[in-house]
Amino acid sequence: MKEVTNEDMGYSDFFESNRKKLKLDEFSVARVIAEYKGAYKVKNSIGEYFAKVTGKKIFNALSREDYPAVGDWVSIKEQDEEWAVIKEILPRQTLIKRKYNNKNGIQIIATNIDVAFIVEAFGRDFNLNRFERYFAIANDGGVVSAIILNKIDLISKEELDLKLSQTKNRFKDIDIISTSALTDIGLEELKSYILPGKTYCFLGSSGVGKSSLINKLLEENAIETNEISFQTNRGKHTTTGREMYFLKNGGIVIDNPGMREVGMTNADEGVDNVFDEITELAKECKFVDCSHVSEPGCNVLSVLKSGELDEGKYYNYINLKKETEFYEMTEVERNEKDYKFGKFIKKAKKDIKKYKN
Ligand SMILES: Nc1nc2c(ncn2[C@@H]2O[C@H](COP(=O)(O)OP(=O)(O)OP(=O)(O)O)[C@@H](O)[C@H]2O)c(=O)[nH]1
Ligand SMILES: [Mg+2]
Ligand SMILES: [Zn+2]
Repeated sequence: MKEVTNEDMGYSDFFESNRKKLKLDEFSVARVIAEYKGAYKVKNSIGEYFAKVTGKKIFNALSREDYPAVGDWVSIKEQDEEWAVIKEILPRQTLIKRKYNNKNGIQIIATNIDVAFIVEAFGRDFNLNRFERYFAIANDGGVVSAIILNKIDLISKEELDLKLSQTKNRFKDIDIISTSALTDIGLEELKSYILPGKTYCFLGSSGVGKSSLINKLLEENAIETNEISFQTNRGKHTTTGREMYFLKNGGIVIDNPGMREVGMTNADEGVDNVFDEITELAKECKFVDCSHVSEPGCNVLSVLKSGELDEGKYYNYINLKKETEFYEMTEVERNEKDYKFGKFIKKAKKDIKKYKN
């Protein structure tokens, strides 16, 4: 078998020159390929290790951005065959992150990504607006987006052509690949889109088929996939961590937990209608990153106050937004935020009451 080099895993002059600049010559480099409760898995041409960050590094960490994330190139010191310590994170070329609305900053989705695949599926509430949120997240971190329309086996050829032309018209500069992880249509096209040594991050709602597509690309069922369960309140979220996989053709892909869109108290109202109305109102907010909870000059709040925006709708929106972020978090982040999430909703309700009186 051919030796796998760090370059095969995405290492480049960019990282090497920074490693030199930071005088990290005495350490090996490795790529973070998975994140677990309080630990990471890192990989380089020598092998794979479980890794932790040093106590000193945790102590000095100012924000989530100071911690390693899947995709990072890090300097490590090997402890034994199995364990290593992460000494430094090499500067990131790109970074996909989400901002929280509360002051606690950000959540890193993945780093050093070349292309973000935004996956959407037929057989659900297919909606073009949803793409824009993902494009914004990718763009913000310097990452190019491409669209994957999955589950095309569920619709007719005519329907597909129509949806495809609508999507192309709306997003003229974005590449679109249509696939079925069930019948394999489009998989060859997807494979040839993925270049050796480049890193691709799969983003999209829960159940659209991100893990199924990656399994097909890997040509094995490496990742568990599942039907979405609407029975339980919190639902089933099949992929819960972020993990990197290496394809036979040399491409590198990262699977992510999706966002769930159940959890709306009035499911039949439809997430998108709620979103559309509020997104439209939000354009008039004073601050671009307005969370519509307590900011001055918030148009959503003022329309809410006037009674023109349904209160139930508003709470659904706020709840959904928090839940969406919550479901996209890794276990570590969740434990941290679990408590704050409940408190946030309580505070939001109190703030609104205050505002209305
Ligand atoms: N009909 C059809 N079903 C598909 C296709 N791709 C995936 N599925 C099914 O959709 C369900 C969800 O697929 P997953 O791959 O687990 O979805 P996911 O996006 O990884 O979901 P999370 O991990 O929860 O974010 C599974 O039951 C898959 O078998 C497809 O192309 N066509
Ligand atoms: Mg999955
Ligand atoms: Zn606002």
